[in-house]
Amino acid sequence: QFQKPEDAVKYRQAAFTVMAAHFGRIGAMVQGKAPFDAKVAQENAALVVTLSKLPWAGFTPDTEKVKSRTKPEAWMEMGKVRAGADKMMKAVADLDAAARTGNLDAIKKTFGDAAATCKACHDAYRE
Ligand code: ASC
Repeated sequence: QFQKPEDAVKYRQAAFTVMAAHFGRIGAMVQGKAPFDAKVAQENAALVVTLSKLPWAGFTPDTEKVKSRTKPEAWMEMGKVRAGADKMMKAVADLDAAARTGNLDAIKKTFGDAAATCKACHDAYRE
């Protein structure tokens, strides 16, 4: 899938960046920094679900020595990283389900749960 390890790193970083942009648009509404619009929440949640599946392919073993913010621990505990990724993908699927209902309280709850899965992995495995 990738010509060089550097391409895999770029790919996963790009996927995380785009995912964060769309997750953040829901976050702005959840935090009252943007007016709540159920359609916007729905569109962004659907994108986050799709994007959440992408970064993991970029964590190929040959990228361990490429400079990035990934801590050495991630390579020693790749099973845990994958388990965290599965949790995150499940959490954003729950956010998507809430966004489809248009219920802001449900969106707030599932957004918070999803953000916690992002943070867990960042705290453990990101420099
Ligand atoms: C975001 C974003 C993250 C997570 C994290 C949650 O919107 O860009 O990395 O949420 O901050 O704690």
